[in-house]
Amino acid sequence: MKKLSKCIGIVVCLLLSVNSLEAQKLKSFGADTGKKKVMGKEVRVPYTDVVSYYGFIKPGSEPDEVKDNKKYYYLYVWIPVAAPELGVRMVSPAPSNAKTKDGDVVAEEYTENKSDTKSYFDTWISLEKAEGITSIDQAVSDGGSATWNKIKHNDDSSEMPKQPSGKKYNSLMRVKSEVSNPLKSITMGLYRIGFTTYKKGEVEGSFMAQVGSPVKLPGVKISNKLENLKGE
Ligand SMILES: [Ca+2]
Repeated sequence: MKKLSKCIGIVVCLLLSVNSLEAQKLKSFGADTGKKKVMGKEVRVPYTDVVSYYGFIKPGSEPDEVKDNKKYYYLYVWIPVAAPELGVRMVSPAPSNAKTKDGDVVAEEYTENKSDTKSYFDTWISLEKAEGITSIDQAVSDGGSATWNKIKHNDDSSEMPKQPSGKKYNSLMRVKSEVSNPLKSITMGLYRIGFTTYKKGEVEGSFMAQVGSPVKLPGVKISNKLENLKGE
């Protein structure tokens, strides 16, 4: 009987450890469009198109902007066609088991610092749209002086995996296109994901950002530099 209970104990421990591993995994990125309730649970269809950006911020890096004593960094996103919805999410540190696919961007700093698997930050993200930019050439030439309109922001999302601290401090948001409002409609144009850490601490370590859409985005681009939007 003692042996049996020991056996059961080991099995339970194994199951628990598998469970906690699962908890660190990033789930597929599901859309609001077509969301259903099945047996009281929300069921989302994964976005048709998901582009990932793998980046790394070195401690003390020069931010793109300082606002309200917070250091902001930007990822520029060229959206080539109108979409009914966009999803944006960010996880830090970047998932160690992540596989890149065609169209994903792996920043040099990410590759250079791959051995640093410890650093991470409590993510905070925003999505902004540039006014009056209608081509990728114009995005590169005029994006630096564009007027940006904020669409939405998110600090912590319960849908995202826990950070190494055990806290659910990663970020996720979905934006529905407001067709009647040019400032908030998801049309072809230049967007930027602003990120910082909203509570205490510095932005440092690896991260992965994803942009998801329920329609194909042929030629979507992401870069931390406007001038590289066409090249990456
Ligand atoms: Ca957060």
